[in-house]
Amino acid sequence: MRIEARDPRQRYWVQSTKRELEGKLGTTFSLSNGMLGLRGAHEECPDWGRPEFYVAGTYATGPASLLGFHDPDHILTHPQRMTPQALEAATDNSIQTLPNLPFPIALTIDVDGQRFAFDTHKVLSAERLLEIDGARMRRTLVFRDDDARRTRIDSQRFVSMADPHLICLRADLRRLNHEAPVALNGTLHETVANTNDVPLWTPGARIATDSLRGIECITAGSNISIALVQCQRVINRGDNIAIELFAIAGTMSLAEAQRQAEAACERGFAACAFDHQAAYEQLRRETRVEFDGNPSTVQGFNFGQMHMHMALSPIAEQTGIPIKGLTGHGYRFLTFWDMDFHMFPYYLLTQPHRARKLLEYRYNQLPLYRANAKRWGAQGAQVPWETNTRGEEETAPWLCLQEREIHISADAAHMFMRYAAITGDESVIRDMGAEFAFETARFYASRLTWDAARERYELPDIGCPDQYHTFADNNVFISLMAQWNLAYAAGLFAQTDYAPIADRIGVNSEEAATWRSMAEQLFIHETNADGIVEQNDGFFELDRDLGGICETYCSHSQAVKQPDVLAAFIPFEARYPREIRRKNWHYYNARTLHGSSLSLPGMAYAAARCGLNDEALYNLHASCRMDLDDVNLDTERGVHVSGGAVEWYTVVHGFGGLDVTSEGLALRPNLPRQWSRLAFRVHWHHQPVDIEITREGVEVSVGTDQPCAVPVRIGDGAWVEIEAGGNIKEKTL
Ligand code: IFM
Repeated sequence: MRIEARDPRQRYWVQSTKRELEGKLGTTFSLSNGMLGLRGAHEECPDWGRPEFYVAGTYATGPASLLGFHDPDHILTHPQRMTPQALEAATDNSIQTLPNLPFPIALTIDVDGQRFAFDTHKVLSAERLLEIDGARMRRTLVFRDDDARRTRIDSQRFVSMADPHLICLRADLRRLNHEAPVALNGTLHETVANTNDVPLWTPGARIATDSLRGIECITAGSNISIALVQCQRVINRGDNIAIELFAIAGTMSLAEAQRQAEAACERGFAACAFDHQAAYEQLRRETRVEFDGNPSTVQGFNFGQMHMHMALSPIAEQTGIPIKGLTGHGYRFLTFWDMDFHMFPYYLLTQPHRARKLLEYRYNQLPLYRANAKRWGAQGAQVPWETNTRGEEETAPWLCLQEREIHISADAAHMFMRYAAITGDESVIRDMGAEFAFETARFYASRLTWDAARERYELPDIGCPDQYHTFADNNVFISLMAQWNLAYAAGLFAQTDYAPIADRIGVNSEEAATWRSMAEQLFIHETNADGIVEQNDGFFELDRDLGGICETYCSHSQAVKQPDVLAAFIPFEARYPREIRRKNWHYYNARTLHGSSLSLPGMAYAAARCGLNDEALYNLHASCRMDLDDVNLDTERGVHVSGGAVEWYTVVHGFGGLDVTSEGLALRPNLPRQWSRLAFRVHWHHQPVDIEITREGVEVSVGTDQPCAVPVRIGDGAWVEIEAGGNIKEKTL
C-alpha cells in the first residue's frame, strides 16, 4: 500500500466526537460552488449534528420576531435612537434568509438489521479531513455495536465545481471484526430548520423509486420552488460494500432534477470527481499563490483562498456574494461592503470575467437603490448596507446603520472604475458604471452640508466602518470615498461618450459643476502635528483609557473595531507618505480591538505596505487562523470569507509589492525575511501574468490568452512592454 504524508498546507484534519464542536466543524468542513452550500455535518445527521444545506438566491421570508435580525452578530445596538423610517422596517414579515433545506447526502447504515446512530452505538473514531487543494471532504467513522462488532465507513464528498447543481458522495464500508449482513442507503434528511428552529420551507411534490428520492421544497413567504433529487448506486460485491450518492438541487422542476441526478449516477462517482477536480485545478491555476511561510499560516491562507473560490456563484449577477458564502446562517446570506470593497478587487485580478458579475449585481439593483435613497430623504441612489436578491435594506434597525453606513454606495461605484482600468474594457462604464456613479454622486451631494463659517462642505451624521462609533461626523474614509465619487462622476460628465446617459437621467452641467466643487471643498481630516489622521471629528478627544473596554462599552473611547484610517490607505495610499502610514499604523494598532474579522487582515495589509513586515506577518497569521482556530468564537455561524481577499492583498500587494493600474503592473517586492519565495498569477487586460519573487530576483512571464503585451515596471526601473508569451528577469533589487 502506498503511504502518503499529509501536507498540512493543503490538509486540515480533525478527530472529534465532541458535540459542542459540531457548529464550528460544520463551518470549517463546509463545501460550496457558490450555487449550493453544504456544511460539514456527519452524513447520519444526528440531532445535534447541525446538518445544513443552502441553495443560492432562494431567500425565504420569515417573521422578524422568530428569526432575529442577526442573532447575536451585533451587540452594539441603539434602540433608543431608531428613526421612524427604521422602525417601519421592523415589521413582522421583513426578514429574509436562505432556508435550510433537507441534507442532500444523508446516509443510513445498518449492521445485522440494527441502524447505526451516534446515540446508540459507541463511536470509536470520527475523523474529518479537508483537502483544501481538491475542495473535497473525507470522513472516517469507526463504531462498535452492542455485540462488539466494529464497522468502519470511509466517505468522501464534493460540491461539484464542474456542475453547479451537483453534490456527490461515496462511502465504503468495512467490517472490521465480523461478517454480519450490512446495508448502506441514501436518504434526504428533512428534519432541519433555521435559527431558533424556524422551518422556512414546506414540502411539495415528491418522487421515489428504489434508487432515487426527490422532494420539492417551497420557500416560506417567497414561494420559490426548489427541486432536490438524490440518486444512489450501491456496490455490493463480497467484501466490497459501497454506496455512491448523486444529489441535484436547484430552482428547476423535479423531473429535470431527476434527469440530471440519473445522468450523474450513470457516469459514476469517479467520472464526476474527475470533472470536479479538473475544473477546480483550472481555477487554482488561474489564481495561483505560493509562498513558503509558516505551514499553519499557509494552511489558513489556502483555506481562505478555497472559500473565495467557493463563494463566487455562477449566478452572482443575481445573488452578489453573501458575506459568509453559503457556509452558515450568520448575517443571513446578505451582501455588505465586503463584496464591493474587499472581495471584488481580488476577483478582478484573479478571475476578471467572473468579477464582472458583481458589477451587474449592483447595476441590476439600481432602481431599488434609488428608492432606498428616497426612503431616507436623500437623492440619487443609496446602496443598502445589507441586502440580498431583492435589493432592499435588510439591516437590523436598532443598529442605526441603515441611514449612516453610507460609504457602501461609493465602494460599489469604485468597482466599475477599477474594472475598466484593469481590464481596459470601457464598455462597463458606458453600459452601467456612468449611470451608477452619477446616481451615487447625487446621493452624496444630497448628504453634504455647507459650513458657511468655515467655507467647506462636511459629511455629518454617518456611521463609521469602525462600528464602535456609529454617530459621527466627517469620517476620513467615508469622506474620501464620497469625494472620489463626486469627482469621478463630474469627470465622466465632461466626456462626450457619457452625455446620452447623463441626458437620460437628467444630469446637467450645473449639477456636475456642483459635484466638482463639492469634491474640491469637502473637508477631509489631514494629519496633525504628530502625523496622525483623526478618524472622525472629536476622535482625539475621546477617552484614551481602554481599561475595562468591551464591545458594549467603548463608544466613549478611542477603541476601534477596525481602523478606518488604515482602510483609507487602500484606495488613497498615494496621499499618505510611507512614514505617515507607519505612524498611523502604530497609533491605531494600539486602539484596535479586532471586533471585525476585516480588522486583522486590514492591519496586515497596511503594515506590509509600509514595510512593517513582522507586524504584517503576525496579523496575517492571526487572520489566516480566524476560522480554523475560531479566533473570534463565532466560526459556527459561517466562514469569514472576505478575510481571504484581504489576506491575498497582504501577500500579493504587500509582500509582492505589486501595484496594478491602467498603466500596467509595477513591482517593488518586499519579501518578509522569513520567506524565500513568493509566486502568484494576476490578470491585466484579461492576460495572465505570472510573477516569481525569490531572494535572487524577480521573474515576470506574460501568458498568451490575449494578443496584448503587458507593461511592467520593476523597482525604480523603466516601464517595459512584455509581449504575449514573453518574460523578463531582474536580479535581486
Ligand atoms: O462588513 C462587515 C462590517 O464592516 C463589520 N461587521 C461585519 C461585516 C461583515 O463582515
